[in-house]
Amino acid sequence: MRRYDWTRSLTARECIAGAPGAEGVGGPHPDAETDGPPRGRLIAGATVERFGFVGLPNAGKSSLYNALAGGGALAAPYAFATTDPNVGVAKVPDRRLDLLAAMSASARVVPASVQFTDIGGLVEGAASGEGLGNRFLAGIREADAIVFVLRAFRDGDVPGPTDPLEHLRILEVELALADLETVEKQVDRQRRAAKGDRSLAAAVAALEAAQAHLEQGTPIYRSDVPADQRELLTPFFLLTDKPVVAVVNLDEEQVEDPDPVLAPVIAELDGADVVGMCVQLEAEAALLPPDERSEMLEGLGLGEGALPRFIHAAYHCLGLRTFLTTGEKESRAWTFRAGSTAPECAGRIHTDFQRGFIRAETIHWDVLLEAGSYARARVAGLVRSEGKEYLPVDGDVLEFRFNV
Ligand SMILES: Nc1nc2c(ncn2[C@@H]2O[C@H](COP(=O)(O)OP(=O)(O)O)[C@@H](O)[C@H]2O)c(=O)[nH]1
Ligand SMILES: [Mg+2]
Repeated sequence: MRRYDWTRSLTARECIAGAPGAEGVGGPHPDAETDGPPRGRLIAGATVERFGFVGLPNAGKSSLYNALAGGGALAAPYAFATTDPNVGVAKVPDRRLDLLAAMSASARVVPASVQFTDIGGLVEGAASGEGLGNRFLAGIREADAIVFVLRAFRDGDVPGPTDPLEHLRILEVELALADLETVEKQVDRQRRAAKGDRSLAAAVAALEAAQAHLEQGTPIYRSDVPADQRELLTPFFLLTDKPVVAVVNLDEEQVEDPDPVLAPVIAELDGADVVGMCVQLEAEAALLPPDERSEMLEGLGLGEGALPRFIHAAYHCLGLRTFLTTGEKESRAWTFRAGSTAPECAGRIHTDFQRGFIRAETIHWDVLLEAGSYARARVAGLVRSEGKEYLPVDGDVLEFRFNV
């Protein structure tokens, strides 16, 4: 069977605009089926995952935000997003969606999206006891995942350290300390409560395990607190109990040979996605019209730029997957958590679909594309009827039958 190359990424602007007919792109990583348990808060109808930018002053958070915002091409904030100018929504580029939309001659193309918040700088010296601003902490708490922006670029005019590991260490210590404070308070409270209610003993044990790591300055996300205990920590909204992506902000020279700069960060974060890019160049490129932008990025040897790669890494780190719907009216990419059942996926579209779920007509996107149309795929017996237990995979095209 012919395989379509959907891993090629969109350019920065297309990535944000996700415009109908936009060419190019990848969905989440092809290896996306292998990672951890579903996390975070995905509720029916709310399709936006929130990523908070966290970093020291001058690391490049605002520049990264601008790069994603692409000179105002940022999609309008969602209704529930605050009017905070630092909250934006970026479309997740997905070539599969574009190919399906072309096949179906869809009037509308709706990519999946993720929300980015420029939470602001962590105050320097905070580690030595100045404490973190409440607003800053609240910003992190509200995020589903943390994007660490770590500076490596060297520029005498911009104050601050240029060792990304130093950035990482300061940030992690700070967040771990804030969590430690939370955990210490809760351990006392839960211990007392556990005297009257034995069922709380497990939560106390989980808090104690967390405390042991946090006291060493180790964030929960790279501690070995087991999954079942981490589950019990959820109600305490710990800052470091979230998935992490790191952006290492490189200068133009470092971009030519990023590995020596990235390797120590990759080793330190062990397993988390680490994306190297020159944020400033990406932000400048994002301001240009598409053809000039490609020219600029190509000219600099940056290919299509790093933003699509970054968005995929972010999407991936939350264990997010995409299923697709396609038709004349609309082709659309929907986000679901790995491990969701077919009815749960249906619920992403509408709670009625989940409640009255009967079955999901299912075909993988490339099989459908190969067939040339949904009608032909059906006649050829390529569309499967899947029931309640089915676990959709990334790239499934689903049509739900339901009854309410
Ligand atoms: N030379 C260079 N300067 C950068 C780069 N990224 C950001 N800057 C500059 O560093 C300063 C701080 O960046 P900003 O995005 O505001 O950092 P923030 O404090 O983390 O939001 C600004 O003057 C940026 O223009 C980069 O990749 N190279
Ligand atoms: Mg800033």
